[in-house]
Amino acid sequence: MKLTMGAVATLALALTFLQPQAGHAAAETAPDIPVAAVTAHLAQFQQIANANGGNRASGRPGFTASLNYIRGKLDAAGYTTRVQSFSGGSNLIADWRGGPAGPVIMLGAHLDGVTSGPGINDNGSGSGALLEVALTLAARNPALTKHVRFGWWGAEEQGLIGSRYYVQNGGAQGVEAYLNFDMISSTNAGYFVYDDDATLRQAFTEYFTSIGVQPDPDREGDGRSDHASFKNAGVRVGGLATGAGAYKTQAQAAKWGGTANAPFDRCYHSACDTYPANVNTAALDRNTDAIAYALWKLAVGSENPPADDYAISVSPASASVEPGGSVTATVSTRVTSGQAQSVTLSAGGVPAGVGVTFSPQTVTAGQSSTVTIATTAGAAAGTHPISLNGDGASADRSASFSLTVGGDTGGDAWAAWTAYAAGDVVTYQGAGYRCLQAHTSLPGWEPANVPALWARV
Ligand code: DPN
Ligand code: CA
Ligand code: ZN
Repeated sequence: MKLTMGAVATLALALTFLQPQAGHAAAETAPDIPVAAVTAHLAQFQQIANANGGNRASGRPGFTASLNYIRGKLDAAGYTTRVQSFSGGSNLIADWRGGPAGPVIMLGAHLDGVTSGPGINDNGSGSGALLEVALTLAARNPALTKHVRFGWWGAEEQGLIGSRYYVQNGGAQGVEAYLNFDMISSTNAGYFVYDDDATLRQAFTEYFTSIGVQPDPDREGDGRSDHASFKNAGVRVGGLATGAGAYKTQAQAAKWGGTANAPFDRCYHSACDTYPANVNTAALDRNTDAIAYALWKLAVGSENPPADDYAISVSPASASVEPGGSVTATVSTRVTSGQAQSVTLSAGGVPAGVGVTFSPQTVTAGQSSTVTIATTAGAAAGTHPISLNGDGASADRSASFSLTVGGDTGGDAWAAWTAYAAGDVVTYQGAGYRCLQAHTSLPGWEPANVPALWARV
């Protein structure tokens, strides 16, 4: 490892990012997810409803469009996704490819809404937050002790149909814990943690405590959302909610703010469950970060994160050139684990008469560089493997390039009083010669006689 100035700067930057955030003492490795990324998903759900008759109800086009939106993002991030269809709807299941095969920590949210509105708080909020948590997991790619799976359920509003179908078809197998998120951006938000399982409850409570919020155990949603399907199958369940049609008490308003003696979500199951009007960004932010915190606590290893690593490739990987000529190729780098690092490029195994330059010579893993391979007239004919090396702050990687020089053995017959350029090939007494140095030939300067000017090809 060679520490260039760039590498030192990158290292310093990385160390800055690794500092725990104030107030999150226990959450050193869990990400703080920007709520704007979640509200961007909610805006998409609203547009989808607008374009599909005003709702995203199970079995209707607004549901399918919502599912496709999420699936597209997950596929692009490297998830293994599948759609499980059942009578009246479908579920979207996404497995993260990092980590062990089991046991499974599963997180889920119902993606369907009622027909009377776009279903933004119920349950675009849980769906969008889970999507962003899933994308953050993929981007961070931490070392995992558990297999992580996400589920977006259909037909919850018809009676938990999608999640029950999933569980009844073997879905709960190997699932150590199921975490459910149904309505987490209520305008008059409460902070409710499911109390079905003490350990899972504790994971969420720990986060809320770290930000100075005292949650209550969830009562309103007890048995009313998809966690019930898992609980019935004997799976430990946990989850979060900010409240539906129930009323906030005086005591709750005193500790959380908002309006006492008013519903947590006055638009529950109504046409006014819209984006942005029916979204509480502060509550959505806290709940999204709480999901990430719990997931990291339950599934992310306490060991160090995976080493930063990258791969190098070159395209094209081979080229032919006549002596004196040059070729270019693109050297691409890709982060394969951890964070991007600064990589300085160099060439190895370069034969005499060949020069290799990179532009730029130093890249950040993920970027590419143009390599120029230039030959002089004296470059030896033949095929030469050239290794293109990356010297990174934490790993050295290389790609191989195959350079073929020459191949052009014929040419005009040599003649006196002729101007020859370096690289020109002539025939003299039945043999091919390559000009090493520009000159005008004189009688007696036949190629066989002047090795300084001509080389056999
Ligand atoms: N989100 C409600 C529904 O899907 O109709 C159920 C529920 C209410 C869930 C209150 C949690 C809390
Ligand atoms: Ca956040
Ligand atoms: Zn719901």
